[in-house]
Amino acid sequence: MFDKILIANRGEIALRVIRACSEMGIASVAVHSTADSDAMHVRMADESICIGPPPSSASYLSMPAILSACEITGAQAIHPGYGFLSENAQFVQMVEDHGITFIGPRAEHIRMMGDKITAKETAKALSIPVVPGSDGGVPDIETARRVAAGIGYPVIIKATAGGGGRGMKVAQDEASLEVAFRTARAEAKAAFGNDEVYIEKYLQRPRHIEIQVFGDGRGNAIHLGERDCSLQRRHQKVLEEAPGPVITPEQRDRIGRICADAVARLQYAGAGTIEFLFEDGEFYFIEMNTRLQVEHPVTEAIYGVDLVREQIRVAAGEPMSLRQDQLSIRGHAIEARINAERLPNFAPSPGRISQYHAPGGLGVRMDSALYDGYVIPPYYDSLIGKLIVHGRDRAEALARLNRALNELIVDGVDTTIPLFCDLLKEPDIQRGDYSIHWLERWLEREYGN
Ligand code: MV4
Repeated sequence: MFDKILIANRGEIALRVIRACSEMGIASVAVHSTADSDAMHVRMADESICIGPPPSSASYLSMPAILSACEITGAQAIHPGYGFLSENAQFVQMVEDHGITFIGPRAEHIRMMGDKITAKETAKALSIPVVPGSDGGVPDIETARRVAAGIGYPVIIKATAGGGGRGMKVAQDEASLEVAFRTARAEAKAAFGNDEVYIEKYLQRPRHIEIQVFGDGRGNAIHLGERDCSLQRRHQKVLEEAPGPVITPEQRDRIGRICADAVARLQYAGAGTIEFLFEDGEFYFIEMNTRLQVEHPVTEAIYGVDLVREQIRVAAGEPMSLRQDQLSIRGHAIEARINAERLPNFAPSPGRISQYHAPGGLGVRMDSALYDGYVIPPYYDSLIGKLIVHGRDRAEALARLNRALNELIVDGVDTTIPLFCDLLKEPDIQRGDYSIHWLERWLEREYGN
């Protein structure tokens, strides 16, 4: 096992990893920009080292700075958290070339899933159900017309180098296809430096269901069920829950087994998430994320597992401490993402926290790097906390979320806390009756944006 791990991240996820290290008797090294000298991850780690100026590009995204920090501190492994360098295959290669262990999948699997066409072809070859669409890239408008006519309208045009919703265009009919195709290509070129696009049948009212998978890199793998992450605004998740309110145990076992088998055959190492659109009882693969996700705590809550601990074990060459036949779901969990943003338009709201009080009690977990007097810098993501509640069933989890939100105090900046108080009053939310479009339509109606 490692003696010392460097955490190439900040905020609540850095604390999450430091906590796992601490429980495993592993020393932790925090890295920080000059804007984060007083940050909680710096205080909580065993050691810390400054890696550059405030902009991420010169600090948390700087590969030489992070590798030097490993060299100086003698850290044997790097945990990337999410975002930043967590899905950068070139970084993984560099880390390994320096004799340091990357806590995550191999560069080859990150690269494979980063290219959305390769990811889809791989999924298909591994018997994962995919959205009907083009075989690979669509080079010109003539091909686009033929493919779209074959699958039927509406269709969606997506960037091969995209993901997370960037560079997508919907065409409702043949008349609008050409403009959508050209726009998608131009946006893909501008955003990713690659104008290749592919086409899929556009699903009109799906849910976003993602399956948590975990591999040991030697052909063994498990799944930990699904999360329903349909409540999103501009491709940013707002609230996630597990299990999915409309997924049956049979559907879970079936898709879970398919995903775990695929991950085993790839000899994938570590945590991964296979994303699906779910409509009319069918799963359709869209992407795979090769990292630990923000919303992993809802899965941890209902399965009673520590996913970061398992990541560290597998990276150190130890077997997973979990077998599929030992895993079962207990209750229901919901996560509310607390952002420093001003409603109704979600404008970033950095500044000084004059008062912070975390909720507590049975079934409540608050993952946050806030403290009284902390100054949220303007340079990074606006996520300042994740409130995760766990109950014996969904109704209990909802009641607990409401109770915990009322206990939570974040003063000094604007936050998205009131949004969750409003959402919990909605009958559709209480019933779990929502698709990927529900939140944006509701925000338009309730907040006028
Ligand atoms: C789709 C789709 C409908 N049909 N693909 C958006 C982000 C990226 N991960 C995939 N996305 C979508 N792909 C087909 N064939 C609708 C979306 C989509 C979406 C997906 C998940 C969560 C929120 C969303 C909001 C708008 C569009």
